[in-house]
Amino acid sequence: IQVKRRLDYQPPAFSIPKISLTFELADQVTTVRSTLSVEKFDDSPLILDGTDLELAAIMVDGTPWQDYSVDEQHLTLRQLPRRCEIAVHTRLYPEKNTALEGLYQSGGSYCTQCEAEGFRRITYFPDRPDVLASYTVRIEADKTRYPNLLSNGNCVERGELEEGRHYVVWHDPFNKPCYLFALVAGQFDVLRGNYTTSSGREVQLEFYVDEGNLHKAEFALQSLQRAMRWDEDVYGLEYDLDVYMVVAVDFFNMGAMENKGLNVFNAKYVLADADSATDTDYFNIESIIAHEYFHNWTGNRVTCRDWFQLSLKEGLTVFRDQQFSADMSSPALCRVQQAKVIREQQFAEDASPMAHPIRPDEVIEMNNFYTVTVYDKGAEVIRMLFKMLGKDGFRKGMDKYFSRHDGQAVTCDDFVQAMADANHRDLTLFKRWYSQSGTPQVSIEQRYDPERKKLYLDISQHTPATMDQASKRPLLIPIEISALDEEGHPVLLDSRKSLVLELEQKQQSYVLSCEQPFALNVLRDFSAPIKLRFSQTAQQRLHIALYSDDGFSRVDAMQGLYQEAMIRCANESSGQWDSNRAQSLIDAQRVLLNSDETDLALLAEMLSLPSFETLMQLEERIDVDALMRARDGLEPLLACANEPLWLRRFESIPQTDYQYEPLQVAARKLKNHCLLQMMNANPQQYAEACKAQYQQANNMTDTLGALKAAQNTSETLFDELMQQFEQRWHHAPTVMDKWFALHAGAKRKDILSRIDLLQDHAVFSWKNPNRVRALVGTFGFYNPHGLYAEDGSGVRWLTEQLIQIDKINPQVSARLVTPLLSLTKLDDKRQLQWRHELMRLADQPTLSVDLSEKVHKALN
Ligand code: B3K
Ligand code: ZN
Repeated sequence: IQVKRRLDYQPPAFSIPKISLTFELADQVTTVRSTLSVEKFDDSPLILDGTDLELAAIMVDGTPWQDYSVDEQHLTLRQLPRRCEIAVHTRLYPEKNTALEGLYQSGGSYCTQCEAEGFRRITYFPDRPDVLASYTVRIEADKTRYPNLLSNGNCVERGELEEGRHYVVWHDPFNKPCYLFALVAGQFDVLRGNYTTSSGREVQLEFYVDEGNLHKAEFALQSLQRAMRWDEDVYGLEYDLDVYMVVAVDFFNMGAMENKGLNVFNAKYVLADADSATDTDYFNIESIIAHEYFHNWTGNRVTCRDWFQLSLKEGLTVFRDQQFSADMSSPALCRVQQAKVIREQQFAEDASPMAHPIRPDEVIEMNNFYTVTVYDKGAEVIRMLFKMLGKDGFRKGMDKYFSRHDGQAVTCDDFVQAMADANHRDLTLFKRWYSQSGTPQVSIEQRYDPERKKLYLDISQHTPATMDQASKRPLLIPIEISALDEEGHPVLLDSRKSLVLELEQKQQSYVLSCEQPFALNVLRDFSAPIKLRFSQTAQQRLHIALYSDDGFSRVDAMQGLYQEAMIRCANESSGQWDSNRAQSLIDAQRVLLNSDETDLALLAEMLSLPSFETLMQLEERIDVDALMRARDGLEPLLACANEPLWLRRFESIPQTDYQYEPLQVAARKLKNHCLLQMMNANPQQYAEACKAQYQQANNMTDTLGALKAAQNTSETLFDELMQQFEQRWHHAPTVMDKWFALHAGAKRKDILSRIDLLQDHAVFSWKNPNRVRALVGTFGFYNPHGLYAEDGSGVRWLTEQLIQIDKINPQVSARLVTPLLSLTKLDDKRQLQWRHELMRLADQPTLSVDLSEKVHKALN
C-alpha cells in the first residue's frame, strides 16, 4: 500500500498533445487501440499507468517495440526517441467490472467513469490531471443493440461496418485531462432541447434516457437551460461546444460526472415526475445538473494540477451550485440545509480518523477523498472569501482566475492568489484554511456599557487537535453579527445594520457603539464553518427566531435552544424529561405555531429537532443511550403539548395541483412535519388522517410524508401503507429505493431480520449502488437505534454487509463504513464493539485498498 504526498509533486517529463482511441465493443471482450503522440523532455523512461489491462501489442512509430516492461500498475517504455507515436492495444472485460470504475456495463449499455483514476483501467496512459491532450475517439459496436455511440466533443464521422456493426468518430477540440474522458454505448430515448448563448452560439442539448422515460427528463433539461443562463448572467461564462449531452444510467457510484460535453448521471438525478419524485429529488436534480454544468469552467477549462487540489474544482463548484440553488429557490432554506450538512457530516469527519484539510496532504486511495470536507467545507471556505471580498470583488477574482489559467492545470494557491491580486488584498493568513484540518471553536463573551453605549466583545478561537494534525494555529474567521432591540427592531452596530468581524488571532476584543441591544445575532448566515459557544437565554433565542432578518439565524436560534435542553437532559437526568425542563421549548413552539409567519419552510425548520447525528457532534464524548432517550422523549412531549396547534396548521394547508415551486415546497414541508407531530402525539387518533393523506396524495412528497409519519409511530399502519407502496411501485427500482430506505431507517426491535429479508427482495441487487445505499447506507447513517443497539448486533450486521459489498464495489463499501469510524465519541463498551468489528474487517484476506485505508486509520 502506497501513500502519496502532496509535497512530492513532480511535473511530468513529457507531454502528450494528442491521443486517438478506437474501441471495439463486443460480447465479453472490448479491444482498445490507443495511439499517443509523445514529446519527451528528457531521456528518462516513459511510465504509463494501467490496471487490470491485458496487453496485446505495442508499437512505436509503426514498428513493434521490445524495450518495455509491465507490472500490475505500469507499462514502462525505454529508449524511446524524444518525439514518437506509441500505439498500444489492450483488452478489457466490462461485463465483469462490478466496481463501476473504468469501462463497465449498466443495464444493457456501456459507460465509463474515469475520475479519479479510472482511465488507467481503459488504456495505458499517464493517469494524472496535469497531462492535457486532445482526444479523437472511434467507437465500433453492433448497430441494433448499440445505436447510440457517444464520446466527448463533436461527432465528426459515422458509418456502417460489416456484420451489422457501425462506428462513430468523436473529436474534442479542447485539451483535457484523461479523467474527463467518457464513452457511452447503448440504446436510448433522446430528449432534445437547445440553447443560444449570449454571443449567439447554438447549442444542442441532449438527454439520453432509458426507453420510455423521455417525459421524466423535462425538468432536468429545463434545469440545464436555467444553469446555462445563470452562469452567463452571474459569471459571464458561456458554453463552448456545439452539443451538451447528459446520459442517465442506473449503475453509478455517486451523483454524476462532468465529462467534457458528455455528463454521465445517476438516473435518480435526472428523472423525475410528480408521482415518483419528492420536492427534495427535484431540488437535487436542479442542483446537480447545475453543478456538473458549472464544472465546464471550474474543473474542465481550468483543472487541477494534482488530486490534492481537488477542492479547487469541487469546493468552488459546490459554492457556485449553492449560489444558483439559492437564486432558484429559497435562499434561507438552502443555507439552513448547507449548515446542517456541515454540522452533521463534516464535523463528524473532522472528529474521525479520516480528518483532513480541504486540501489533503496524504492520500492512499484518491476515491476516499471525495469527501464532505473537500466538497462542502471547501465550498464554505470559498463562501468566506465571497463574504470578505463582496460580490463584485469575488467576481473580479474569478475573472482574473480565468484570464490567467484558462486551459491550465493549477493549484488552490493559484486560485486564492487570483482573488488576492484582483482585490489587492493579502490573503496569506486566509490560505491556512486550505492546510489546517479540524473544526474551530469560537467563544464570544459580551458586555454592554449603557453609559458609553458601547458593546464589548471578547472573541477567542481554538481548534482542537485532529487525528491527522496535532497542533493548530489561529485562522481568519469572518463572523457576521447584528443586534435586535426589545421590540425586535434592528439596533445599529457602529452605525451599520450588520458587521463582519474578521477574527485573526487566538483572542481579540472589539468595541462597537450601539444602543442597548436585547439580543445579539451572531454567526449570521453561518458565516464560518465553526462551532460557536455563546450563551444566550431562551428568551433571547426565541427573540432571534421571531425577529431576525436572517433566515439561517432564526432556525439556528431554535436549534440552539433544543440542543442545549437535550444535552442538559442527557447529562443531568440521563435523558428523562420532567415537565419543567421542556417548558421553555413548549412555550417557544407555541409562540411560533401561533405566529403569522409566512415562510412556512423556515417555520417547519424552526419547529424541528436537530438530528441525533448532529447532536453527536456537540460534545467530545457522548452517552449514546442518554442522548437517544432525551431526543426520543422530547419529540412526543412537544407533540402532545401543542397537539391542537399542529392539527390546526395541518388542516390549514390544502392540497393543490402539484408544482415544484418554493411556496408549495414550503407548505408541504410544514404540513408533513405537522402530520408527523400529530402521529407522535396520538397515533390512534390520527391514523386515519395519515392514511387519508397517503391515499389522496398527488405527489411523492406527501406520500412519503405519510409514510414517515407512520414509520416510528404505528407499526400496523406503517406496514399496511408500505405494502400498498410496494404494490404500486415494485416495477420502478429507483422509487423502491425510498421504500428500502424507509424500512432500513425504522426504529423497531426486529429491524435486522427485516432488513435481512429485504435483501432477497426481487428488486434488490448488491451490484446496484443505489439499492445498497438505500438499504445498508440508511441503516448505518440514519438508524441510530439499530446501529447503537446495546448488544452490538447493529454494528455487527453493518460489518457483515461491508465484507460482502467490498468484494463487489470498494467505492461503495468505503463510503458505507463511515459510521464505523466514529468510535472515539462512544462509551467504552461500544468502543470495544466497534474496534472488534474494525478488526474483523482488517482481517479480511481480500480487503480493498479503499476500505483498508479507512479501517487502518481507525485502528491506529
Ligand atoms: N467529479 C465527480 C466526482 C467523481 C468521484 C470519483 N470517485 C462528480 C462531481 O463532483 O461533480
Ligand atoms: Zn463536482
